[in-house]
Amino acid sequence: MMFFPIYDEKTYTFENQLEGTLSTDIDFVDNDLSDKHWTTLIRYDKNNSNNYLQLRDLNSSLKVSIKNFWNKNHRNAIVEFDVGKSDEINGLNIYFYEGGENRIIWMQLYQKRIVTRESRSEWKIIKSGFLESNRFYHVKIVFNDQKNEFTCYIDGNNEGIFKFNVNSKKGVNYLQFETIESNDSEYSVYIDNIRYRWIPTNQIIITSIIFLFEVIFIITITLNLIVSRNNKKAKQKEITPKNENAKGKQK
Ligand SMILES: [Ca+2]
Repeated sequence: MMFFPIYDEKTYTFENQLEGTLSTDIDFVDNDLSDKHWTTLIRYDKNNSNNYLQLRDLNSSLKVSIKNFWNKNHRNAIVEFDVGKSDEINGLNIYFYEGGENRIIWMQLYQKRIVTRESRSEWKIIKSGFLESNRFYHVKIVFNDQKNEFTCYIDGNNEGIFKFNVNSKKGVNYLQFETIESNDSEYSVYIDNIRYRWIPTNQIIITSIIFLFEVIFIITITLNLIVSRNNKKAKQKEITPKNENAKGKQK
């Protein structure tokens, strides 16, 4: 008998994709077709025997997007991914959307820092003085929809708690990566191991009910044990005087 919270979970490693595969055939990637000045494709890293996704921006004024539409809104999500850039100047937007327009979280990897927008005008630094080119960093985001904030971990270190860009009413329903407009003719960002989880509302109810039954079960068993012990003691007390009487008669 165990009590575990249950998560739905999906992970995208791009390992089932062939090197060089273009965007339209890539599982999970949904391109914004209004922008022709980019490619998204699968790359293979021989040293680590690993496939990853490359978002390649080829134009100075346009943007690259990939989208992952979750089939419905989810609260209290936990999202992780590995991300890197081809240089130390250009950048990447990371958005978590609620419905069509609300950007609950708007993070940026730009130059040598990661920032997040806590209101319409206020950017807050999550971590600065890092982001070397051509290496992956692990980002983990734990949502707290009740408080409209999230905890951010970079390479396993807790970088603190940050406010949502806008308050959440329903929870997130998709994640979007987008290259930031650049003056360079070409640059890339790299993405891998996108993993997301959440506690579905019906699971919270079901696990709570199971947990309640478990508590009731344990209490019932404990009470039964106490009652049966007391009954035994009472019976022993009843028997003892009779035996003594019997012994007395024998004499
Ligand atoms: Ca991979």
